[in-house]
Amino acid sequence: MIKKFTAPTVKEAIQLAKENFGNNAIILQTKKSEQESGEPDMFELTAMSENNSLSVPGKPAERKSAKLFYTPADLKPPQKNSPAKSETELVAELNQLKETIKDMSHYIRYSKMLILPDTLRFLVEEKGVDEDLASELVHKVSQKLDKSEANDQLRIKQKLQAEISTYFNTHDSTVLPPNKPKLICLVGPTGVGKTTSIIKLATNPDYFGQQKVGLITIDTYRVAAAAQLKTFAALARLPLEIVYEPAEFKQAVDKFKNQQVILVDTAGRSPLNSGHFEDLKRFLNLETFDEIHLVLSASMRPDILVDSAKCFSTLPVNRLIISKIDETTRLGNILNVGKKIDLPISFFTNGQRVPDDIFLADKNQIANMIIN
Ligand SMILES: Nc1nc2c(ncn2[C@@H]2O[C@H](COP(=O)(O)OP(=O)(O)OP(=O)(O)O)[C@@H](O)[C@H]2O)c(=O)[nH]1
Ligand SMILES: [Mg+2]
Repeated sequence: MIKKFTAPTVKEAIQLAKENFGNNAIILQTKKSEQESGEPDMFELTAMSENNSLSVPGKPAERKSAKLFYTPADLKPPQKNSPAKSETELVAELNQLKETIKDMSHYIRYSKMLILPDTLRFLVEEKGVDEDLASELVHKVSQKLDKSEANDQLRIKQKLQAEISTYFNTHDSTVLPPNKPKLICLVGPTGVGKTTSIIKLATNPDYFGQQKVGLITIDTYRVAAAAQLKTFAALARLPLEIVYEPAEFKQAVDKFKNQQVILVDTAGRSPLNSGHFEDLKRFLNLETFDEIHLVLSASMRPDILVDSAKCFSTLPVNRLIISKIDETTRLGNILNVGKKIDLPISFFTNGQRVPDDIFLADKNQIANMIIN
């Protein structure tokens, strides 16, 4: 028997399914149900009883030996000498038949699937993965597990990690073009760690710390912003150009034509203010950049993170840096944003220490971080 359960959270919907079908309920699908605007979110879970996957007619004792697939004739034995059926009765039977076929097709589709409600709950409630995305993942993982592995938490996590890793692209930004400086710019909302990341990249020997680096900032917007980079540049003995007018930007790049890498810092921008984006485009000839990294913080509120990502994607950004992963345990956020914007991840930052707290993105490592 297949039934739908609606509740304010997935956990409560799973609980309802268990109360109806027992612990062996098979979860077929979870999704947000459509609500009137202003109504709180509700989740609809479709489940079926494992022991009685199809409502086979007959007494309980007969059910064990009942056929798995059965014909309409099994549903309603023909009555001898019964009068011809009316059109209404035929339509009703046809509808019943349609429902049965629907149930059977669900059963065939999901009968090989294992029940992983705990994994679904873990992803949604502990890791902050979107409901739909978590259901998609759980279905994919359950299809790849043997029934004997249903309670093997280690195996489930391995499969989950492997599946999550396929959701990301990464990019090694440390590869430099021959004979010209690599021009890299960091953009993003305010306070996400753009300037700190530039300093880490410029000084960490694993990244550009061994190369000839020039720094440019166009962040003269906030009081003391340029001073922040100036202090670091002086400490690290790196050349810095502060650009106040769009016309000065090309001159600054020309000054660094003998460097191997040019890192450009920008002012934090509100994703809601499109005028800010126009300023950025006016200052920087973005098409001339080798890489434009959007920096987003893993600790941002999930909806704001996704909105920011979408707004900044209107610029020609082509890499993603996820910062501040040390500030949250709900790294499902990364998966949500990775699914919504198709940008390869270049770096993660995981603390305030310069130059240590930055590392190159790796698919397996991202997946491991999300679920552990
Ligand atoms: N916990 C943690 N803090 C970080 C990380 N990266 C940067 N920060 C801190 O975040 C704060 C803001 O960093 P900035 O580098 O100034 O951020 P920004 O994006 O340049 O800020 P604006 O230029 O004002 O938009 C500082 O206190 C940094 O030390 C990180 O990976 N983890
Ligand atoms: Mg800054």
